[in-house]
Order: sequence, then structure tokens, then C-alpha cells
Amino acid sequence: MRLSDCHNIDDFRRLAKARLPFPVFDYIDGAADDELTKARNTASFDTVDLVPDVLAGVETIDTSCTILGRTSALPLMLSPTAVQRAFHWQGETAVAKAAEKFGLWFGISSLATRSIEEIAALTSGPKLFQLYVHKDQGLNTHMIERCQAAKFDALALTVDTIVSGKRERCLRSGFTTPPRFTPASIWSYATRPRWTLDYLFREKFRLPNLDTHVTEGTNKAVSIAEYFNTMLDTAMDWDTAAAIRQQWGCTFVLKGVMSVADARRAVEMGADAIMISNHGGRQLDGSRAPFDQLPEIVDAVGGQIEIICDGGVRRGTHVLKALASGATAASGGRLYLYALAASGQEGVERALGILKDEIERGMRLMGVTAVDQLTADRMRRK
Ligand code: FNR
Ligand code: LAC
Repeated sequence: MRLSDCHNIDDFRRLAKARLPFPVFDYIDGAADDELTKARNTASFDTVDLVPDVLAGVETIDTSCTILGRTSALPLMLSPTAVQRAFHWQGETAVAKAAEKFGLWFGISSLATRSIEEIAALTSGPKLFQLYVHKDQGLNTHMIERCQAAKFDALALTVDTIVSGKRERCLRSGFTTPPRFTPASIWSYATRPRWTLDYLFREKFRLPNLDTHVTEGTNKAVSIAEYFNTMLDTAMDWDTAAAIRQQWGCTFVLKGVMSVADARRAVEMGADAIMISNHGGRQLDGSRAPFDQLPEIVDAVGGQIEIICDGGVRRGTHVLKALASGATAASGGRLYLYALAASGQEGVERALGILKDEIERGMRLMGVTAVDQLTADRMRRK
């Protein structure tokens, strides 16, 4: 099988499986426990049918939209994923360049194998840095301040990894990554290399303290790092917080929110967006699919916060269905990781080209000329 034989994301999965050592493929493809949620994430898109307006007469279509204050050529974000150089020698460099070429947001994991600064130097496109909320405040501060200096556009706190999901394929294969893949952004902080996944699974993370309340006005200026750490731990007067975020120009995302209660808390915290996500089924197996959960979240906080539907996306029509359900955009990891593993930057660009084509084709066949025309009446839940 060759790259030219790949005409959809599932073809890339097959090519990656053929080309990767099985422990590496299983780390990408695998999920927690019985992998029910990973399967459900994609299957959930089949629970709705699209209703096209074929007499609408569609000439030019515009697939662009605004996500987190930046223009995106498609309503699709590349979610942060770890240790990409374990999948292909080009690693995050390939994905960053492909994302820039297609005008898409690129999410960089805390466990990336290229540093914050390397990635920033690689691409002028919109960049999101994903932070686990480490118990070690010094590490949080270290990462946040470097993101600010590197002018990242968004900071995403991953809040669904208080403990790692049970990845049975990795337990069987013994997959982990060697010290040379110690997260490049952590290395300069960590005085000794840590095995990436062991580090991740051993490190006990914290959850943000969501019981924030506005303190008496104390408009003292604080650093960005202090802001986020303060916001995570205690209260902060929101005027100061807003002023600091304005100064940095960074948007603030909570990744891994699934419940209405957490979505409301995210609004209270002043987050700019939530990624409705179950981490691609890699955390709590049996969790509901983000696409299934979307209507409840949109009813509760739609219009108050941007809502990204993350996970299970393998087709352009999945993106269209997420938007018709009220999402600002869709996002995914494996939709580009299989292609990276199979064929580096060339593979990722082919995969993004396929998704772009499927989104455009789907819009034409739906009879819509812009993504904001994808409204609830354009689909029916079965
Ligand atoms: C991930 N994901 C992830 N999320 C995160 O916040 N930090 C991370 O380092 C990683 N690493 C990671 C590695 C691999 C191999 C995968 C497959 C996923 C989760 C990722 O951001 C996203 O939520 C899921 O990938 C979405 O599901 P799909 O699109 O892969 O089905
Ligand atoms: C994973 C971690 C790195 O899903 O978030 O593998």
C-alpha cells in the first residue's frame, strides 16, 4: 500500500499499521479498557442525517471561520498529541508546517518532542499550547512563561487526565518512549530526563480549583504565570485577569470538559473556549461521545463560550454535523497522526487535503455557501 492509495483517513490508518512497529501503532490507535468510547466517538456521527437543499444553487463557498479569535481556513483544529517524533522522524515539525499550509490551528502537547521555541519558529499560524496542570507549580509557571515569550495564541489546560486511562495495548507491548523523547519543553526544567509516558503516568496532576470567586478588588499587576496559577488555585479579581489576558492576547481553553456543570464552571472561570472531549477514548472508557454530549452543552452555554467538538472525526461530514449541532469547530488527533506516522509532512498534507475536499464537497451538496449556514435544521437526529 502506498501514500497514493490513501483516499480517506481510514486508508491512512491501514498504511500506518503496515509501516509502524505494532507498539507504536497501538499507542496511537489504542484507547482505554475495552476501547468502547473510542469506537463510539466516531459512530456517534452516524446518529444524525444531513438534510441537503439541492435547489439552493451554490456557486462559491467559504469554508473559513473564526476560532479563538483567529481566522481558520476550515472549521477544524489539530488537537495536541504527544511524542510525535516517536511516530515519524519529522514529528511536530511536519504537523506544524502542514497546519500552516492549510491555515489551521495547531495544538502542541506538553509532551511534544519539539520545544515551545522550535515550534514557534517553525510556523506563523495560530498555535495552542496544551498544559497538564502539574502539581509542581514551578513547572506550570515555567511552561506558561515560555509560551508567553514565544507568543503562543492560546493555552489549553487538559483537565481529564487526573490519572491516566488504562491503556491495555501499551501494557501488553510495554510501549514507552526513551529519554531522548523526554518532552522537549519539560527537559529544560526537569534536571534529569524522564521517560515521557512513565513521567506522564506517574506525575499526579491537579485539577484547577474551579470554586473561584472574585476577591476584593486588588488590581495589582501579576505575571501571566502567576495569573494562571492563581486562577487555578484560588481566586483572582477578574479585572486584573482580563487586563493580563488582554496584554498577552492569549485565549484560554479547557480541554476535556464533558458535563454541563463543568461547562458552566468554565464560563465562570472566564475560559474563552471548551474542548468537549474524552481524550479520544484514552481516559474514561464508557464515557459518552463528545458529539452525543454536544446538544446539552450547547443548550447550557452556547453563545457564552466557544465549543470545540473533539474526537472521532474521520470525515468532512463529521465536521459539518458538529457545526450543525452548534459547535464552533471540530478537532482531532488521529485524523492527522495516522498520516504523519505513515508518511510525514507529505502524509499530513494529503490527509488535510482530503478533509478539506470532503468539507467543501459536503457543503456544496448540502447547498450551503458558508459554515454559519450549517444550522440545526440542516440535520435530523435518528
Ligand atoms: C492524544 N491526546 C492528547 N491530549 C492532550 O491533551 N495531550 C496529549 O499529549 C495528548 N496526546 C495524545 C497522543 C495520542 C497518540 C492520541 C491519539 C491522542 C488526545 C488528543 O488531543 C485528542 O483529544 C484525541 O486524539 C481526539 O480523538 P481522535 O481525534 O484521535 O479520535
Ligand atoms: C495520551 C496522553 C499523552 O493520550 O495525553 O497518550
